[in-house]
Amino acid sequence: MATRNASRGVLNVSEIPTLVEEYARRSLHRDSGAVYPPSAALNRKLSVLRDDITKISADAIVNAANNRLAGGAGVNGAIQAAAGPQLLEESLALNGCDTGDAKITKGYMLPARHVIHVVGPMYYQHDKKEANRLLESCYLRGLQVAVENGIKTIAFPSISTGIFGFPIREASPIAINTVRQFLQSAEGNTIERVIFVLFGREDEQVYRTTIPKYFHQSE
Ligand code: AR6
Repeated sequence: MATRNASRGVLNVSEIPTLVEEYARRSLHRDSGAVYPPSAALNRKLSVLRDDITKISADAIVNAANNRLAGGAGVNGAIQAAAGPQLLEESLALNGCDTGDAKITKGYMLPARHVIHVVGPMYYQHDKKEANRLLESCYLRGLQVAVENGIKTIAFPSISTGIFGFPIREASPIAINTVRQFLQSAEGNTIERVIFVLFGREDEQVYRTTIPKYFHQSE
């Protein structure tokens, strides 16, 4: 288990184990098939944990927002509540955000310095191919906006898999593969850590089963 700063329940990125550590202590299991060649360097850049994303002290946390960048429930509600009213004030002034795109604000009272707001697709509003494309775009645009703003550590929730109804078994390979492709591209070179933060035990298990297919054990 990661330790944490007891006073505020804040979790620093340096306290969160990477895939290299998780494979070494067998809290993550090797997958027999591999989509990409194993890479210790990339495995050192990824983490997965079950927690409240508002507690993560990364350079940025990602919000699963709506097109108006207005208040809402789910992870958006939790982020708004923890950041304080200035976050909503700043995000409402951004003229909304297209589905599949990303916009950045400050983090205000959050331990994270920034919030990157992405708008995921509503699963039943699109055909499957388009829903997949829009979800992929959320992770890609989120990472691109991070790089543009000098962000090196970033935490993602599972976008669209709550109120927007995207089944997590379909969403998780898209999330993980998009992050893998970005991290191994020249564009993603400056990102030091991506942390997938899941809220439910079952969601965490889905990620822990899927991650080793894209981030194979390296030694
Ligand atoms: N930390 C990490 N993950 C969380 C947290 C948290 N504190 N709270 C919930 N989750 P959702 P969506 C998980 O519904 O499907 C809002 O009203 C949750 O268990 O937050 O993209 C917006 O304003 C789920 O796995 O986002 C939009 O209108 C995941 O976060 C709409 O909901 C995403 O669930 C967006 O829906």
